Amino acid sequence: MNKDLNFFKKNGYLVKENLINKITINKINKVVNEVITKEKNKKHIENGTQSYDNYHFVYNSISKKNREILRLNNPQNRHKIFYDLSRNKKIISIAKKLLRGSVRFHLGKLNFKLPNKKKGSEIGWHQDWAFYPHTNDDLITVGIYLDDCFEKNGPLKIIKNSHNKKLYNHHNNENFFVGKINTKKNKIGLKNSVSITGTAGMVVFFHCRSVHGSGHNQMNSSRPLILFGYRACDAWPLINDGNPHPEVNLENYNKNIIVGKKSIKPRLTKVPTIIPLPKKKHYISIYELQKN
Ligand SMILES: O=C(O)CCC(=O)C(=O)O
Repeated sequence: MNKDLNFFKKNGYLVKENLINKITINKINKVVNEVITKEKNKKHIENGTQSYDNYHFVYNSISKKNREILRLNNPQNRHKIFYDLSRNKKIISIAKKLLRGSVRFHLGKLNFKLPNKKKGSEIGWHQDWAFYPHTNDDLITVGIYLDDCFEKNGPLKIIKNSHNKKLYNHHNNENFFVGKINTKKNKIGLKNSVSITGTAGMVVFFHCRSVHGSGHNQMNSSRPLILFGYRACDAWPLINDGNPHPEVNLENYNKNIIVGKKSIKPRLTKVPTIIPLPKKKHYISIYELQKN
């Protein structure tokens, strides 16, 4: 485990192949298909303001024609199988090591990345930290591939060792928060980018300051990737990012503790922070936000 921790500290990510067994992955995919089919068959689709409690699906378009699901938000609130995955012992024991001993669940999403002919789910380079600054940066994102993913499927890409460098500007020329980095302007060398490819059940852990993104999926099927965010119990959010928040509902915030104790004493460390404001409007998702 120390080897894993050292690798993570040095590179800002860690890959564990076959962490989730194929039987579990098959069961999850069965539920994913059911949930998607049910949603697709729905006549009326809500497309309002996103709230993590009531807005579960993100579409590429509001027009009924050619509408495709890009993301299922908070799958862990939707079905026990996703909840159990978010609390999976193997994942949590690694998260605990990477987060200095405590783990609080932060967020969940299932990104589909549409097939090539339905382009539209490219994710520009960004640092998750830019979206939700905290009092310290002991936050990680955990990606679980539900299907095999190779270069042509548009894998997640992470820039090695970018987590302990600066916080890049995620604002545009008009100073609106757009959730992506201008890599040319910031002279970010993409030669250190690592494609996270592998088979279903592979899990990647990455630091909240690691620069990452993903390109187009050139294949004919989508590329399902579950992303769960976890934070150390003493990493206190500086803004309300739409996920469980202590000022909105402290009891619920504390219910998300997986390892560790309740405390109202945040740990403050010297971390670079920029508040992700102003935004031009309330965005439903990163896909829409980054279009600006
Ligand atoms: O789905 C992907 O490839 C990347 C997703 C991501 O970085 C995000 O949703 O913040």
